[in-house]
Amino acid sequence: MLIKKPSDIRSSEITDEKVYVNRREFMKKAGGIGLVTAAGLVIPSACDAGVARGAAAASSAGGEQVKPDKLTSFEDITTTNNFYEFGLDKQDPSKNAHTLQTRPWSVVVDGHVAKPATYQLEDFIKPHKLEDRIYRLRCVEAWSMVIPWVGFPMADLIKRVEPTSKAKFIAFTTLFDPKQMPGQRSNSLDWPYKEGLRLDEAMHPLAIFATGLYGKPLPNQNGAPLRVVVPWKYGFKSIKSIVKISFVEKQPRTAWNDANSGEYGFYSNVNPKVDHPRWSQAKEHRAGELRKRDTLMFNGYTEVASLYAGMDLRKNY
Ligand SMILES: Nc1nc2c(c(=O)[nH]1)N[C@H]1C(S)=C(S)[C@@H](COP(=O)(O)O)O[C@H]1N2
Ligand SMILES: [Mo]
Repeated sequence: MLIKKPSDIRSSEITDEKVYVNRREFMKKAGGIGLVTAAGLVIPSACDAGVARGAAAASSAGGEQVKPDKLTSFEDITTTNNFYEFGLDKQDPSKNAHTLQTRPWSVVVDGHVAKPATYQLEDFIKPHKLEDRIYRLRCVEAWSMVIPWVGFPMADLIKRVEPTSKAKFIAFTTLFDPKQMPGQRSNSLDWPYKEGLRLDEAMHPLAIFATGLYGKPLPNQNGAPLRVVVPWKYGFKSIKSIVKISFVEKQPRTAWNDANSGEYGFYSNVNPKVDHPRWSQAKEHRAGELRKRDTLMFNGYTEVASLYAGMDLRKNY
């Protein structure tokens, strides 16, 4: 019996009780898309697209119990962050991001679309059905988490604004306001933070805009009020606090590629076989766990592989 009793689990491994009880209620309301056991283990169903496949089966034919991905605690998700606008250390964003004003917030959609618009955040979100998505997030620096996002498919927004045949890529931009974002007063990156996806990548059903996590609005340090989540790519592709979405013809510039193109490519698919120039990507440290895990190709989301058919993923890192 590999499922541990609560008393066997180190406290850092336990998801906050109030939160997982809330989550169980939340999932019941959402139509029973998953089960949370008393120890906070998530038993996924087909709708929980993000939970580890392979390791996800609650039991195999032989009755052997396989431990599924467990949610990272709310505490870890909201105190270990990368958000250079609020400092370079992982503890900085949770201390500093309170200066970000997330209302009112507007989002510009421009470029090659039939319906360009400047939306107030509420109008941007309102037509879409918010869903619960448990996704692993794998940072390029080899740490990982399992995060219960609230959000909606990027494809839904893309269809709504009607890209023209000229639109081949989407470029995302974070807010630029050094008054609210003290990290932008230094040149650690070429501000504002920029990211991009090929249009077909953005249309993949796994790609979402997130507005919350653990059933609550996004904390500022996690990219409030609106961020991208692309779970098969390294974390830096999941750009936070976005104010602009541009449909463009050419591959857009991205913040980390501009900063160091030898280390950070445009595609940045999680790939255990392509090392970062300064460290291996074969293993990862999951928050709350002692032993390192093997990193999975596409972070385990192998259904995206067809997007890259015929591409050399060593060259297109
Ligand atoms: N605007 C902006 N978005 C960003 C970053 C950033 O510094 N600025 N960091 C990225 C990196 S490197 C990672 S790993 C994830 C971290 O998301 P989390 O803090 O919610 O776990 O955000 C990404 N999005
Ligand atoms: Mo990252």
